[in-house]
Amino acid sequence: MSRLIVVSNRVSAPVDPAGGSVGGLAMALAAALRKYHGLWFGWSGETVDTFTGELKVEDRAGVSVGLVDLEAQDVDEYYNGYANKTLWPLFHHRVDLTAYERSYGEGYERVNRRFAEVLEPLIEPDDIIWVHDYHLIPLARDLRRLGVRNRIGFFLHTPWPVRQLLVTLPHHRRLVESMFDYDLVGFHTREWLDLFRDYVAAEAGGTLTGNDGMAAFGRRVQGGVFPIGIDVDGFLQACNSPLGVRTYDRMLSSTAFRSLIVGVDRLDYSKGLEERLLGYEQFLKDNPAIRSEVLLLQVTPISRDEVDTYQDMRGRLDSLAGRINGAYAEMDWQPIRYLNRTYRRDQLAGIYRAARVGLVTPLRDGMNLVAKEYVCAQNPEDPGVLILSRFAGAAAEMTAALIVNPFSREELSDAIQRALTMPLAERRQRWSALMQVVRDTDVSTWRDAYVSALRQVEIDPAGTAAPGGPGSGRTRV
Ligand code: ADQ
Repeated sequence: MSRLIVVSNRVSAPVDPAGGSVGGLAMALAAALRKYHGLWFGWSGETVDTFTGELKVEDRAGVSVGLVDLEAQDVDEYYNGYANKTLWPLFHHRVDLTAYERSYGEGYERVNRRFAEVLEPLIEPDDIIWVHDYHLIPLARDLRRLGVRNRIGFFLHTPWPVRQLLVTLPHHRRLVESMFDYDLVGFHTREWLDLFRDYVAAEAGGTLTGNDGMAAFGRRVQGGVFPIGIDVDGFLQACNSPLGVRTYDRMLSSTAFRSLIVGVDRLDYSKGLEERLLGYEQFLKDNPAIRSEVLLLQVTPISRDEVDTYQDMRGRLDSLAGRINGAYAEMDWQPIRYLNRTYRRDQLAGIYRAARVGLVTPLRDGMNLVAKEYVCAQNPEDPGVLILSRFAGAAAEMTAALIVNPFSREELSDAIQRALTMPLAERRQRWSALMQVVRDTDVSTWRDAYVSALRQVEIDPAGTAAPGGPGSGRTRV
């Protein structure tokens, strides 16, 4: 069988496959590579004074990894700049936070070109290449320019934005055009794919076919919906592991018979953390009789701390949690435990299992794996209740959750109250339906569906070599 080459910005193949790791992507891709053999290629996370293009290859728990260092300027302009100050906020509909600077765009193009140049000599004729996420959208174009004819697929882990916001991005056409150098472009949900198709039809003057194919810019690309999930068996094992069980017991004794509500999210404005705390505050205000029977554990590791917006948000959250605790705490109870740290997967599983309510309320999210982890960790006999934002990709499938609008404090407050008082029969019924979805969308189902679609996708006979590039004029059948 042909090899799989996975390309993503960071190669976070875990050294210990059972260990904790932030980011659902890491666990999902390591699982894919163990199955298909091949290579995971990306930035090492290190910087050098001058880019050399030297490739370091290593083995991590059975996953072959190829790493390349970048210059500090690359990291500033490509990673902190265009990826995380331009595309991330725009794709999460935060036009107010979206920064456009020409140097960011140049850095983004330069790093994608550099990735293509280092990767190209490693590619064998039969390999299939699977590129991940918004950092690397133009990578296929740069590989085609170097003459690569292999099947190349792209998967976007974030939402795709509405056309009316995407057009605020300078050179948006160029970005979308580069997606037509892939053979397959995949999204988590039908909604994100439909938004992409809407741009293609309305802005690029393309044509759409019934089976999610698209033609524009003189080329064709196949679209597809591939909802990501978690490693269900691995997560159940983590839950039943000695540390998982110990953490569960520890949580129960530390909550002293109170109902635990849990939130677990990277520190990011897309996760709706401030809105969540305000919704919880509303609940405390609306429910004086039961409020001291409840506590919220919000576990939020710091991420992207080099970006100002994230530092500002961190400060606001610290003071919001402090203000709510100051206003409502009693001598033996604090309504919020707010922690900026990561936990191992088995510890997280124990925490989830001890929580009567899982609060997953992003303002916009490609999928959201925490929702699936929370459900998976529950005791089937006495399961907790998932409160889920309608704006998470996961809401498209996890319809048996209590679906909320995270922008409304009152709605969050009502949902918390309803979850805490939900009868056991209803909790079981909802949990069974949710657990079925979690099983049906297991990470192995996701990767198999994507890889098999990429292997089978019909190749565009028009060829995708960009005009002027070394491979131009050749077809890639
Ligand atoms: P993220 O935005 O990182 O992923 P999410 O899907 O929720 O969001 O995955 C986060 C992962 O990090 C989960 O596996 C969670 O357990 C872990 N995590 C969070 N806090 C942690 C902590 N304190 N300690 C340890 N682990 C922690 C992006 C997109 C999502 C999409 C995924 C996968 O933004 O929408 O679901 O990719 O495609």
